Amino acid sequence: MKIGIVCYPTFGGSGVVATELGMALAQRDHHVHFITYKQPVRLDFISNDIHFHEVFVEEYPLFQFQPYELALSSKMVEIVEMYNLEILHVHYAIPHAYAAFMAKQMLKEKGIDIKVVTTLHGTDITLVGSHPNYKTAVEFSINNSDVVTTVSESLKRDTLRLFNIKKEIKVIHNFIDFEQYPEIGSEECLRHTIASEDERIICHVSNLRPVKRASDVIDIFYKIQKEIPSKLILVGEGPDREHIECQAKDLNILDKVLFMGNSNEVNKLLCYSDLFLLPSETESFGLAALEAMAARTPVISTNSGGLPEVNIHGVTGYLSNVGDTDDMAKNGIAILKNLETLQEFKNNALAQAKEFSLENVLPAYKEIYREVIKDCC
Ligand code: GMT
Repeated sequence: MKIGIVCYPTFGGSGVVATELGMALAQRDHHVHFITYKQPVRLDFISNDIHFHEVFVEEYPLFQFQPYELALSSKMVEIVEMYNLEILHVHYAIPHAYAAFMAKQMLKEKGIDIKVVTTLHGTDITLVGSHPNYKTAVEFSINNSDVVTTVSESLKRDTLRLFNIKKEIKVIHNFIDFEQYPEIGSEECLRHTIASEDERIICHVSNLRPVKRASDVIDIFYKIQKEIPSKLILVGEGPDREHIECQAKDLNILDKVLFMGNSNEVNKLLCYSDLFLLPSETESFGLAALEAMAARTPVISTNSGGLPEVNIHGVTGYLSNVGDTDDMAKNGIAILKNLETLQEFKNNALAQAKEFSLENVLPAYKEIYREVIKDCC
């Protein structure tokens, strides 16, 4: 199949899922064309079957805002025609689903019936998409996609609650490509460079936006390290970085907190970890939690959004109410204080992550592609 993938090329979960999906399809003989404003950060697989097309927006003095949707839809039309694409798979509704609808209309005028698959990822529905400024356009572009998917049952419920949706929504969970995870104990896993034998390593990965409640991460870690010698690894950059750095300094634990910045090798960093913290306000699925579990790391998270679909309370970690850092710290200590318990949670986390392996999830995407193309001709 010839598929165009449109996504945010950054470290956000939707871009990661889109890029991993594109690479997996290309490895299985599909022709994949990424159409976005820069090369996706996770795109590290070189192949004849992967193409990248940059969407370039010219600056012009009249524009206060650059018309990205216009440039994107024009690029989609150009690439669909040039490479005879069959499907445009757009990740994150804003503005990708809207731009894809415009491209579809323009192509229709040329006698081309391109199929549009829209995958909703979370904040495009919950935080941003349902805002009155965007709602009408988001609802319209969802209803005018050929196929709509969400990354969790919870996001499907949110979409149906917040919008007037006339289309069927299929749930296809986030997935993990286990081939990218180093074996535990392998040379790539350099745990001893971070902490001593008796210390536990706690980890958080996010773009440090308010929805991630990074301040709760520091609070939980503060409470845990009072009872269990430990280090905190923070991976990612974002607006709350400065605030939490000051918070750690004020709590006198800055020497136990490692800010790693953005990383392309989260899988390698995670293999150090004993516990993963994800105290998000809302999380449609929680790809970060799944990536942690794939590296045998139990998860302390909130019970919001789709997190209960990934993290099983008392088995792979624990779920708490948003903001209840006392409960999250208590649960973290319960997992870490005894090596046998920790080992059991680690094994359970890995077993649960395997349910979301690429091999288990990819067929669902291939099936919707096959179905939607079949409808066409
Ligand atoms: O989590 C983020 O901040 C990034 C965001 C995105 O859209 O790039 O992630 C969302 O999509 C991920 C992949 O489907 C999900 O695993 C995340 O849970 C979701 N984030 C939120 O809902 C806050």
